[in-house]
Amino acid sequence: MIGVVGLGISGLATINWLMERGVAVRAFDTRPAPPILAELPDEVEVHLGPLDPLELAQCLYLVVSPGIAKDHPALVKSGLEIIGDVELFARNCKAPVVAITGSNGKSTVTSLVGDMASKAGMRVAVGGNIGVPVLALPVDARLYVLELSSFQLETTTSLKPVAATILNLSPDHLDRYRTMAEYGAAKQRIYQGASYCIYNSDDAATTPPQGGVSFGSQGLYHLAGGMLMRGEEPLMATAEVRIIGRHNHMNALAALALGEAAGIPLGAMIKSLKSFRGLPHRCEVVAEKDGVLFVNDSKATNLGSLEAALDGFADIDGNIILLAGGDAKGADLSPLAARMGKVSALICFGQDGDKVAALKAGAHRVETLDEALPLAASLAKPGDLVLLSPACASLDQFTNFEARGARFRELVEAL
Ligand code: UMA
Ligand code: ADP
Repeated sequence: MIGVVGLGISGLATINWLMERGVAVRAFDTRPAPPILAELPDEVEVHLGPLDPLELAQCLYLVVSPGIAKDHPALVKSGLEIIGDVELFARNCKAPVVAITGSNGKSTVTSLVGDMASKAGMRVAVGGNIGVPVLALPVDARLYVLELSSFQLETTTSLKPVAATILNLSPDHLDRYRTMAEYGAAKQRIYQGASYCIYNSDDAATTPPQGGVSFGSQGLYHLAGGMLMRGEEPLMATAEVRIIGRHNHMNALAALALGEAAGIPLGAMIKSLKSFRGLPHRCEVVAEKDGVLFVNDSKATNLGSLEAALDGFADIDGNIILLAGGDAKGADLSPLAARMGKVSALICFGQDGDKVAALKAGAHRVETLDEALPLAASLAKPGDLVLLSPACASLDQFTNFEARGARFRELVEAL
């Protein structure tokens, strides 16, 4: 009998995967009503509420959700081997894997590499932290492109990616890691056993111990003269890349390096870069009203992603009215204070709204996004940009970042 701890979408996929292979499962969740309870097969023995080490210990080993720290006292006390769904996937996967982590840009680069592979006619499957559990992916794919979080990497040892990257590292999840070094060490695990390591030449924390191929201002893949370059070789014009902003050009370079390592032909990668529109909730323009642009960057849940948005919009003619706040996950946001040059008004909401308001003199403090948006609209002048880029998680007031972005869109439409 194998224990599955955490009954969210990854737990459900794990249970189904094990049961399809004839393995008996015991399921655990600390929540009284976990999300997928109703979808569990009847044969599964379910334990809800505080984890009991004795009940856990009756299992052979535990497959634990990335949402639970693996040093949870009851898990440690059980004395059992603790793995994640990605480890179970890795032990059984025969096809090559492209593995992507980083504080920001993971989902964008993962989708992009997936799109490049499908443009090349490869049978590719895309999943992981991006929202499709790895054990729910088709088993007959010829290439897997996986977004991996630091939490997933902590419980993974057998993955041997054909290409792996840490895109960047900035403060995040410091409610679960004691230090940035600990967070960085979890991310570094992605390079273990990788054939090609792709790293960011502008971010030393992404450097693999064994060396590799770099992207960034000093990288093999870099930008020069309005072109995406590979060494001396121009690959395509930056103006032809559909996703905008310098951070997205860096994502494009990383995707090209990963794609090359995975054997995706250059022609298909360029075709993809010309058409891939990016994902919703990432610097997504939702409307233009009376000369004011409304941009939904709800996926900006940490310091680095807000920095990227502010840098990305540094060249607009007008000013930025910034909506930010939520759950700061224990981060020190103060470095953002130096980036407020373009921000004419800062409107803060949510649990850590005060922490955000401290970034700029005269910041407006409200309780909710519903109050923040009309205020922003009233302050905006033609040429300005109203930007939701919260630098915080949404969980204090929303189910997830998608719900926060969707609410922003509704509020804009209602203006
Ligand atoms: N929880 C409990 N008790 C439990 C189990 C979970 O309280 O016994 C709570 C925790 O607060 C936890 C949350 O429930 O954070 C979600 O856990 P879950 O097991 O229900 O999660 P899943 O639905 O299986 O989703 C997980 C990933 N969630 C996390 O890492 C928190 C999803 O990443 C991932 O898409 C999915 O597996 C498929 O692989 C989400 C995420 O927020 C998007 N990731 C973080 C991020 O991107 O910053 C790392
Ligand atoms: P992740 O999956 O790592 O959260 P996403 O691609 O979903 O990354 O983007 C999350 C946020 O980070 C968005 O606000 C996006 O605009 C921003 N972002 C995307 N790529 C980068 C990058 N390379 N550096 C910094 N921020 C980025």
